[in-house]
Amino acid sequence: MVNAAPRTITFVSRNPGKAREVAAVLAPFGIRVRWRRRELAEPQASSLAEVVRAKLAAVQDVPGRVLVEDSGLFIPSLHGFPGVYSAHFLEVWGFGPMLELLQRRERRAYFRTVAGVRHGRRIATFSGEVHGSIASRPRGRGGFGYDPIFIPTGWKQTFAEVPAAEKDTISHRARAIRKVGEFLARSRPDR
Ligand code: ITT
Repeated sequence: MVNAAPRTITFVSRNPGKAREVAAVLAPFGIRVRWRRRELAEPQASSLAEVVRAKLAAVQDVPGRVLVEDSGLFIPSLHGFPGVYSAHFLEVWGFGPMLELLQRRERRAYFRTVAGVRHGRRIATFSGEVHGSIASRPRGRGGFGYDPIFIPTGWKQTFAEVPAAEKDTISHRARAIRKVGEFLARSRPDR
């Protein structure tokens, strides 16, 4: 017999857009997401996985099952930039310098998410990616972060031009968080 899914998990992040997407993706698994808005210090790290390990270490005070994630936009023609520096880069520079650099370079890009779950001393991580390209100018009002300039492969619109539920069908985050949902559905139910 399959175990009943644990019903709640606490998602720790400063980002309301992420919290909405995580809740929407976990809902079909019967999992309710409690969002705790908190800015977690991000170390100078060379990978998303390293940042996630630091975030998991920083949420040890949060009771029950806890979820964190770190995401980035990687552009191969810019040697993977902004990658782990995506948040900092966007806050300081906006889209301008990137769009300018890409006028003379390959526009292929991908988003990657690494999600980490902690329950007591046990941790598990899951990842997801979506590939696409960078638009020549920002388009759309939905989503957040880099959504107005990211066009998934096979689409004409940016992530910011489609309803949230459509982004959730293929996004890096949805792919990583669905793996979290499957993992939680397999694990022992809440006591
Ligand atoms: P945390 O508190 O969870 O760390 P954050 O917004 O700082 O929230 P990240 O460091 O993981 O999150 O995000 C890196 C940057 O990439 C940041 O500017 C985000 O807005 C952006 N980003 C993350 N996921 C995105 C997505 O699905 N679509 C567009 N931009 C995204």
